Amino acid sequence: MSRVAARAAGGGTATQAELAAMRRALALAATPGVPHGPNPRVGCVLLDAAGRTVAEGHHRGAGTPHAEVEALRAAGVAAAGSTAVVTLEPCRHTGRTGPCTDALLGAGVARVVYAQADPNPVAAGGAAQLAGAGVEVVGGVLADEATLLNAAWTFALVHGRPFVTWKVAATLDGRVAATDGSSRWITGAAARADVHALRGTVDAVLVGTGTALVDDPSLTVRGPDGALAAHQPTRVVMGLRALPDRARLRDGAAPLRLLPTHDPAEALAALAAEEVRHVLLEGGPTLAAAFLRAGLVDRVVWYVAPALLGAGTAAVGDLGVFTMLGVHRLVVTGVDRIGHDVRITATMGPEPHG
Ligand code: AOF
Ligand code: ZN
Repeated sequence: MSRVAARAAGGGTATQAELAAMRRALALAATPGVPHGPNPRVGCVLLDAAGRTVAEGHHRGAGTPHAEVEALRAAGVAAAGSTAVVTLEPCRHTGRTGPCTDALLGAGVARVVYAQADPNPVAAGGAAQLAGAGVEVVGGVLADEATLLNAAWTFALVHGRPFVTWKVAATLDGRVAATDGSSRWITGAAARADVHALRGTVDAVLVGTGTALVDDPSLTVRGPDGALAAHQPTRVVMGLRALPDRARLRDGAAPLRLLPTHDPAEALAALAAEEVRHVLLEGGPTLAAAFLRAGLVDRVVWYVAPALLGAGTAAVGDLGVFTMLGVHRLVVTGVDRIGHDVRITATMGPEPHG
């Protein structure tokens, strides 16, 4: 394949061996136990001229070697003349670690096949640099799968703010608390365990000072036995009221970040600056309404308990909608039974919401 064609290619020119290696690289990228955080999940497989695997590598979290460097280290001198199959366009920047383009060139890699183009403006441009240095480059191979693997990360880099998932646990009639304020437990143990698993996939869990004061939640990720999980998202409380010294959120079980603002955009900007890619909104109806009004909810995970209260707090506060023309519509992406409850996963519909 000519270099010009490769540079222009969105993909489709990978060999069968490279395609198989890309599937393996995707599996490596998804290795369980890799901590979430500012960095993407990335896998890399090095192939020799006959299409045989020389070495593999995957990224293990911010500050550790990139997938390409792991694979190159494992290959040693055997990397010379090889093809690097990698799920993300190799970076050309020095961040927490050095540029992968330099590492690939230094090792004498002859060809690079990658899946997703790097949406990170700081790191992007690796493909062009490699092609300019005489390496054959093919991009876009299984790009959709690779992007899906880092959906929140990709969103955060493209939009310059974290991806926001709003979680609700409500009765069938949309109540999140009875009139006396009690809300434990609307959903069953299985749904609550599912929430802990969901928390384990995000970088930050966000509530308002109202929820922090009334519910005194801990917002940690705990197993069925109550034990704390290894990855704890940062607990973020936004609002102007002070958090009492004795609040559970101050117990040190997970990081705590106080954001003295009522403005969702300001809160997300502060979190984006700290490289938070995925926020789980777990606040009450007022906070949810503020985010929805601002168009800052991207996905909803809604647990419906087969129960009726007839009165009490509605799941979402005033959205300023007074006619059906202003309704916020969602697109359902999943419906699952979780124990006695039902979990509906949805994305926000296209604007305008009608
Ligand atoms: C990764 N792992 O395997 C690859 C990445 O400053 P750093 O070192 O943390 O660089 C992070 C950026 O490097 C990341 O946003 C992405 O654009 C690029 N490639 N990152 O964490 C990897 N290949
Ligand atoms: Zn890199």
